[in-house]
Amino acid sequence: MAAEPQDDCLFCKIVEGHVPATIVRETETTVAFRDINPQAPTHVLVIPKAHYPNAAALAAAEPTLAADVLREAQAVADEDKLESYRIVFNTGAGAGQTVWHAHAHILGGRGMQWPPG
Ligand code: D5M
Repeated sequence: MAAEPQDDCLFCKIVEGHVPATIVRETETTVAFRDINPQAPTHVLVIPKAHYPNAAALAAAEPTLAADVLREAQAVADEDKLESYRIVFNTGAGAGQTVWHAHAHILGGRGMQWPPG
């Protein structure tokens, strides 16, 4: 199922170059850019260029594209020389999701606590 860009989606606008972002990596299917409100020394968002509202919808519709996102997470970690890092997919408002375009948070460069807040 093809996922068309959504007019009201901030991350679709970043993909299209209509909203500026600090892009660190781009592939045919994904974009990675620095989070505007970083929670760690490395805080990069990896998104599929195609619009899906969350990671579960992405994985259900295009598992290969979901794998692309995970592969790019490791590439971001490699570029920032992270020995360890955390991948977060906030899914649903109660979990803190605020942008309804699937995205992986890649967090690293500091110690992490468990359980997360
Ligand atoms: O994560 C959404 C994330 O998106 C949140 O950490 C802020 C970030 N954000 C919002 N606008 C921008 C722009 N313009 N550039 C970069 N990062 C941005 P969520 O899991 O949905 O809460």
